[in-house]
Amino acid sequence: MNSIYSDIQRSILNNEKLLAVLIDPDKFSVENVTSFFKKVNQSIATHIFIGGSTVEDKVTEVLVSEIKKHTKRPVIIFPGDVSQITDKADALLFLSLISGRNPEYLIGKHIESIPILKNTNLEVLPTGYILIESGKQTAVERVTKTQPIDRSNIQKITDTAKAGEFLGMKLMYLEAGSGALNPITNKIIAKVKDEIQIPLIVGGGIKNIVQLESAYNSGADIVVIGTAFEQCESFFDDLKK
Ligand code: 1GP
Repeated sequence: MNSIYSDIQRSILNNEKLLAVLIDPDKFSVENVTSFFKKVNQSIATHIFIGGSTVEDKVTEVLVSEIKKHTKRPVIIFPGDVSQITDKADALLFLSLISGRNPEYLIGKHIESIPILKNTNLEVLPTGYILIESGKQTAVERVTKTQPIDRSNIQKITDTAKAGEFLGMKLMYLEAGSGALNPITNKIIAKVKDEIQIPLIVGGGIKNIVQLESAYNSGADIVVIGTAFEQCESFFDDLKK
């Protein structure tokens, strides 16, 4: 299945908003897949993102295989590391951490991943990943040893997104960090949306339907939610189809 990107584009043209459920293999046990995905399948969620900052080898692969048995939604790897790449999934966010200046996360890990990727059928989705300061240090900051962009520096955020688009990235991801105290502001989302033509992903710290709708109304095409579902599966009840 290599139509994930074109399906995203088609949804956007049809004014449909997309919701990705983020699963961190480090915090999610295989035994919970059946009950969790019963809720996912009855909800407006359209995609499954899977990945985390600190995941042991092979854990992702086992979990993806199990998830694929329980949902038809595309499973997209959102890798914290090369070791999380598995061809059991449908696609891979080929992330460049363009808010940071660590060459490993701008090109190093990408080169390291090629011998693995060449042996998979994963749809590769080049994605600009912009970490924005959100009130506390995030796992992404810690692991990548990079600084987020200050949330008040909207010019730098929009210029970074535009530069990513000019470099050929096909998706742009504004990240406040998992469990962020404050989600990305409406103003940042709207300004970035205004600047770029590629689909815009927004995630980090979105915990309720009001914040979700506000991200959509500001211009997010895909919203990513992880922690709120981990902490309270009944959140899915608010998001029934
Ligand atoms: C993190 O954007 C995602 O990478 C989702 O964040 O866990 O805060 O929903 P939350």
